[in-house]
Amino acid sequence: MKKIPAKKLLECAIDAVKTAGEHASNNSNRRRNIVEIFRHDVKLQLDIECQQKAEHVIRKRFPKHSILGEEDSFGKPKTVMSDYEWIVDPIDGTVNFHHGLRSWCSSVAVRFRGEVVAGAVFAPELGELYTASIDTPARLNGKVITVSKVDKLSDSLIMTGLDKNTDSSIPPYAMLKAIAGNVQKARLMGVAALDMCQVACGRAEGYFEAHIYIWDIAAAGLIVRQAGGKSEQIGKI
Ligand code: LIP
Repeated sequence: MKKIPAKKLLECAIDAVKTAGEHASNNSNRRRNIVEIFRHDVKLQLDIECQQKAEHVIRKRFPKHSILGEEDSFGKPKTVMSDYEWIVDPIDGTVNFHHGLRSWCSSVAVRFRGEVVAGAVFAPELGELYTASIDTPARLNGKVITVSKVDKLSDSLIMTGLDKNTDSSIPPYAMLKAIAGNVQKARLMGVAALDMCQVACGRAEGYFEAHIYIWDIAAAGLIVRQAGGKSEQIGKI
């Protein structure tokens, strides 16, 4: 398959992420419409609709590419095998969105033979669009962003989250306790992609989370790296 310029892929990621995010924001009156409820999570009708909106944008431009999306991936065999795989989280921070908080976003990334080469994170109700590709720097609303220069843990703001399957017996609480005692502050915003973008633009010095999914971090991980930061995933996600 011919290699596609990262700039072209980024344009599609931006179009897809804005289409998904704007659909959620324009229909937030339906944010309480639940399709499925879990102990620490919900699946909304808008999650499904926004995933479909993003997929429609991607398929129109790249019909032969494969797509991995939060709302239709669990247990489903890949329908299209391709060097290019799009990774879509239509609403990251679903519970925040469901309750009417403004801190949520849509995230779209694309990887070429397993390496993320372009990605965008869009938080419509915060008015923030984060973008990056392997050929372009990380940007927030078009302005180049770089990670924080703070180099002391005790002066650092660290973002984290408690995953959907959290109960007091598993590591997240232990990790949070260990970190919180050594940093200026630990913060839980409940939106992995947005948390990582705060690191990319230097508002926070780090993010960690156990049991997070690839669609939460694929785009934001590239944005952090292109902003001069490091992102590492430990174990399979
Ligand atoms: C969310 C993550 C967040 C995590 C939540 C949830 P979702 O993703 O962004 O960091 O703490 O448990 O997984 O499910 O809202 O797309």
